Amino acid sequence: MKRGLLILIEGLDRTGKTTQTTLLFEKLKPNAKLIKFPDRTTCIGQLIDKYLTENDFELPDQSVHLLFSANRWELSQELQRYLLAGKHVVMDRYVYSGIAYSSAKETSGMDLEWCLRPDKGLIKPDLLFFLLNEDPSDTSSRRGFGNERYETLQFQDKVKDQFFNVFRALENYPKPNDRLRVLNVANCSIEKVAQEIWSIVQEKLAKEPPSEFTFF
Ligand code: FDM
Repeated sequence: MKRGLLILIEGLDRTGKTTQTTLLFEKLKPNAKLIKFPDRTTCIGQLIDKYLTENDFELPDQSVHLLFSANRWELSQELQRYLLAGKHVVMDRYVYSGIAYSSAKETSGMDLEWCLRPDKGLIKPDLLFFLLNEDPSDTSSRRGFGNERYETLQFQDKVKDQFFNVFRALENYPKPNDRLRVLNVANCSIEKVAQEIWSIVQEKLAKEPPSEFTFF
């Protein structure tokens, strides 16, 4: 049986990731699963949710980073099962967010290599979309921005730089790469972005699917 594709959508806060993952999932249904990280429903996810939403709930940056990674490992076997059963998995955030957000904190010792370590061995996506909005004021005007930890323009700027550092380290960015597609979504309608994603996904689906997994 052909294995399914793991299609990941990454980006800064409020760039439309969740809308786009949902639209793509709807198009691939019923042969698809949607997974969002952090998954706030698990025990570990509930702790993460508390950290993100309650300002007086403090944890060392290292612990928070390991919780986000542990949250991915919680779902890793399920993920592999879906893909081997031929289902496509559409994913909202993953390892790249994990490294970009944690390393943007500039906590001593938490460089890219340190941040990647606990995620080593997780399945790599077959396609990775990065939604980039070059106009941060556009992002910050989106509904709900500022409600959670990390949602300040200054921090988002650092995270953006870190995302590109991660892409340089893991995906050879800016050299052409089969996996990574950076989409500039500034001033683009939801439909236009969805169409662009869908045409790239269709192109990938038309090709012979990779049989082997690659891992971080
Ligand atoms: N985030 C998300 C991290 O800091 N590390 C991670 O590994 C992941 C998956 O959590 F600010 C951050 C990114 C964001 C916050 O994400 C919650 P959503 O997509 O807004 O729920």
